[in-house]
Amino acid sequence: MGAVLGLNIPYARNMPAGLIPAALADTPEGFRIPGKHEGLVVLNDRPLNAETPAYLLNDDITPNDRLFVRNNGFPPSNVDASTWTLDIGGESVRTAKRFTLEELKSRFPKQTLQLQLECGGNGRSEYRPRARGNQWSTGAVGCPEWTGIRLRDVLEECGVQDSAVYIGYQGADRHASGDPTKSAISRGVPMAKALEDETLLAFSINGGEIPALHGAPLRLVCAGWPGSTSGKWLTRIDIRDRVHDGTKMTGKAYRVPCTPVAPGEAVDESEMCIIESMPVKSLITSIRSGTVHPVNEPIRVGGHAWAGDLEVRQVELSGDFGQTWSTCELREPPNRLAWQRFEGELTFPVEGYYEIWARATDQAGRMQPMLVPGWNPKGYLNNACHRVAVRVA
Ligand SMILES: Nc1nc2c(c(=O)[nH]1)N[C@H]1C(S)=C(S)[C@@H](COP(=O)(O)O)O[C@H]1N2
Ligand SMILES: [Mo]
Repeated sequence: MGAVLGLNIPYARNMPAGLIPAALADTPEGFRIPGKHEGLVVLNDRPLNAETPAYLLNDDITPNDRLFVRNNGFPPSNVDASTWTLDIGGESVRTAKRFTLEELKSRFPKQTLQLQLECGGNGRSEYRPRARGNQWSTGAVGCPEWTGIRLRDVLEECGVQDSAVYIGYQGADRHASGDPTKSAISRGVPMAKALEDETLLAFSINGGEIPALHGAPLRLVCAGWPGSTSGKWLTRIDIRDRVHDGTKMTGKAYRVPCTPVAPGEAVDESEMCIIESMPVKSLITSIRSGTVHPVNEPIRVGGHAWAGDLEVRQVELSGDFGQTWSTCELREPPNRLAWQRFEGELTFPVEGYYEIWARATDQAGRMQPMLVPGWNPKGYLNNACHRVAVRVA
């Protein structure tokens, strides 16, 4: 960072990962986040939140430098993997235990899976009336390859009592107010999701160390559910005998109205339900919106589709504002809970302005809506079709 600024930052080693020096954050052209590809869009710098434009997400396996960042508080500084520990406790654990990172790595079978991560608020910027929070467009999603161990193996080693209902995580990050008695976020999932084959305690991403911003040296990955369930900088997991009641589990956080409401309607907290599996969605990544393309030459349209806990059954494309649709080639996921590649082709016989729309359908037959679906107070779960503009000349 000092090199970018052209000056020495004396206390740089104490600076929390993800804190952008004010001098950089103030430059009108924005700046490049250390460790990130050029072009990521910073939505907030205290704490850091940044999304990835769709055209930068074309890789089947999202590289580290293209993965969005969502921090609720300030990441821990001076993380030491050699002394890191994970505590397992809670009302419904048979024997509470503490594991070092080394024990976790050596004592349980390793798993490598490609797993998608999407923020529950991805797409929020399209809701009217506007919902407060990070104004994500489409880029709070990615699908890297994670290596770790099954959470189930560790929980079973400690013993899960019949009274177990939920797990709740704690991380080493700090609340944005600086108040040490408050946690930044502490969420969880029901036991059934916690015990799934694909729910990982990950210590590696894309074959290497997890970057500081993404939860080094240990994080949860609960793919297909809101990204907020995938706790970073993981220090503790409790097996709870009730629905976990940590920070951002209660009130309106990561909840939507249990029954649909009118846009802007006031909703009582007692009428808000916890978001579980994310809805079906797709993203066109092979073409940058605004591309100029020749008349009568087929244009290849590729991207990814995903559907929370489910698989995607079909992806269609339209180049005429939804009047006609053509079915794409759709690949199987490399493993459960990874996004799926789609490829199609469109041809435009007349010059002019076009939009390419993509629409995915999940295995239960649910299809992406064309318009922004179900307004909700916090602006979660917008899975409206992705649209890319093309000028044919
Ligand atoms: N400890 C901790 N874990 C966390 C968060 C956080 O702020 N602190 N953010 C959550 C949210 S809301 C999302 S969407 C994902 C984002 O993961 P990423 O920043 O690695 O992309 O991490 C989740 N895990
Ligand atoms: Mo999130």
